Amino acid sequence: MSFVDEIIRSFDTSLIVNCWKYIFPVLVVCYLIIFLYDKHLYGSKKTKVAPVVESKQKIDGIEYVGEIDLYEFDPIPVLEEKEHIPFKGATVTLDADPRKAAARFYEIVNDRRSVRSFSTRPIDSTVVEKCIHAAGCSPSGAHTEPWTFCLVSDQNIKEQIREIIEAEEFVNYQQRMSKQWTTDLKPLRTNHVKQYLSDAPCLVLIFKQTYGFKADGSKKQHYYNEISTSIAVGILLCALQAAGLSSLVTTPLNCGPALRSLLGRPTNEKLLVLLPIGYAAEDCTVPDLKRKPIDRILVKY
Ligand code: IYR
Repeated sequence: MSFVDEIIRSFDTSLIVNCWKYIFPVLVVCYLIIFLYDKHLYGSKKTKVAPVVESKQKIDGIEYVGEIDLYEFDPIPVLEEKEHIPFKGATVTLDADPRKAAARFYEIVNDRRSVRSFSTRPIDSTVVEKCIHAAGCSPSGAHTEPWTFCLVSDQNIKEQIREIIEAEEFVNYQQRMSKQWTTDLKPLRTNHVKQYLSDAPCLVLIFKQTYGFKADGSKKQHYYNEISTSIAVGILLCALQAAGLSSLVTTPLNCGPALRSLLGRPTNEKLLVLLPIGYAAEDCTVPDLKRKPIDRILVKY
């Protein structure tokens, strides 16, 4: 008889059956106690327990109290009940002829290139503000508008941003990015030196709000906050291009928390992208890239 057989034989199965005779009723009683205690605490119609107050935050001049909303049994809607009004569709277009309008929009965006060499020539910041206004028209999950656009024109703050990013990018290029990654970037001729961060007349840092706050200070869910904010960034890029301004989408790796605290943004905001904005330098060059033709990006059914 093998060692395993011996163990199986010596195992008293009645022991398990006997144990369960006692364990099962104990489990049932425990469950009943928990069920009745829960009913006693919250009643049959569960009500909201005061949120745990962990911090006070000021956003747009309004002070929000509380961080974690642990017991939200009766959800408060993020949107109050709204009247639905008639809507006839688009009324403002680039051309009365839809084909011409679509072709014009294509021309505008096809004219866009990522610029890494900016002129220090000043720009009218109200133009950028209007483009940000346009970006704020982006659709968002449950209309939560989970974005914050920080417009930096102050030279001193731009220099500080550059310092933070260059220090991290040095480590990124030396250690964090894979050999494959840095090889793939060779055609773009990028490195850790980011002259454009101090040359470009303005920088826009776009933060996604991972959550928001209700009027009572409890947390508000921001559904699809990254997708919503990314769509807003896309609209911003188009608006800037349409207004004759150049931009670059940058995603400074590992710099989010330092930039967030430099700009004094709250912890619910996470840096998504940073755009230097302005006019291309006189001697600016871009890689001679081609875009995929329509038949390689469109599948018709
Ligand atoms: N963030 C780095 C690296 C970089 C990564 C990608 I993906 C690019 O398309 C371009 C650059 C930088 O800005 O240099």
